[in-house]
Amino acid sequence: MPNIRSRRRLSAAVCTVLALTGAAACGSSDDGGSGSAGAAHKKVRLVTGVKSDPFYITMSCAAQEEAKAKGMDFTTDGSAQWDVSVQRPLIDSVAAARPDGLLVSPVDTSALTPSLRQIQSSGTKIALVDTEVTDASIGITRVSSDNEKGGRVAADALAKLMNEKGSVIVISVKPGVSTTDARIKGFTEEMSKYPGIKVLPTLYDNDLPATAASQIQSTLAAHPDLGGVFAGNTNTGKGIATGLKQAGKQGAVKVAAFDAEPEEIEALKAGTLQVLVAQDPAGIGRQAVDQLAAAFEGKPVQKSVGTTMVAITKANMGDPSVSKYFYKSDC
Ligand code: T6T
Repeated sequence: MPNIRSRRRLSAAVCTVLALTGAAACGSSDDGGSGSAGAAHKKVRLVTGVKSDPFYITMSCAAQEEAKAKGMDFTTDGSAQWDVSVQRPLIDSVAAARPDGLLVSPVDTSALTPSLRQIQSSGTKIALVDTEVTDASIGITRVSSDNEKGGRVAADALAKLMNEKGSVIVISVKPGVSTTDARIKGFTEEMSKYPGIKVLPTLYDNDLPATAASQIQSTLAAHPDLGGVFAGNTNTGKGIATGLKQAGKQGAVKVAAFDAEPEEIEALKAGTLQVLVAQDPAGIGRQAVDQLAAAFEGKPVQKSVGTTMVAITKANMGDPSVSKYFYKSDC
């Protein structure tokens, strides 16, 4: 019968082996510090760009599911609108609770950096999801689509639909948003390859569909040769679809829009929008949680993770390999 001392040595040896395999159940093996074992029970928060936006809802649902599978204490919230003065207090209040991890989609490339720097220096691991800030020191990982590439895909699709002639306009959210700025860059650079197409000055709608609807109608009045529109995101796409219908121009003016939220899908079916560049917001949410988990577990973390995009048209939208990218309005 081994004595107590040897029993303890045996028990400690067994615990070490189990801990390495992640199957430890030997009392409190958690050292409590930043290197504490695993992602389980880590407090992780997600703050999205706009809470009611199906892109961010789809992202949040997937992040929540992945975090739950890893045993994290996970909650999500989002700004009421695309506005620094609305998102900053939300970020600061979430951070005040000193979470272990924060996934965040900053609505501006620089205005929120002081808050994020403070949060990071207090020990919270930050994952930038979808949008990012210019300061490269912020975030242990950045997960997003290749937005410039998405802009190029939209330009080529639209040029083809316009038979490479006429005027085209870009309507987007507001300057200083990393994702939509990159889409516009990709789009306008690619469109310059089509000499028969004139790119009009970009307009910004502050993520308000009604503004986009009004802007497309005034553009139609000023440019009768308008043949195409690139919508930088969901609300812009929705607004342009409404404006073209009101002007009786649906189908006559071709539209390539980013994203694939329910109303955009309906507009695609109706022929008011012609191409949707869909992202994979669920993949963004899942991969960001996985990168935070890797950090908690002391494993290598990818500084930058690119996710899929797919061009959706009326012709391919019935294919399950395409429709799986449709965004959701709830989990
Ligand atoms: O297009 C997405 C997102 O990628 C972008 O950063 C902001 O707008 C959306 O959320 C769609 O509304």
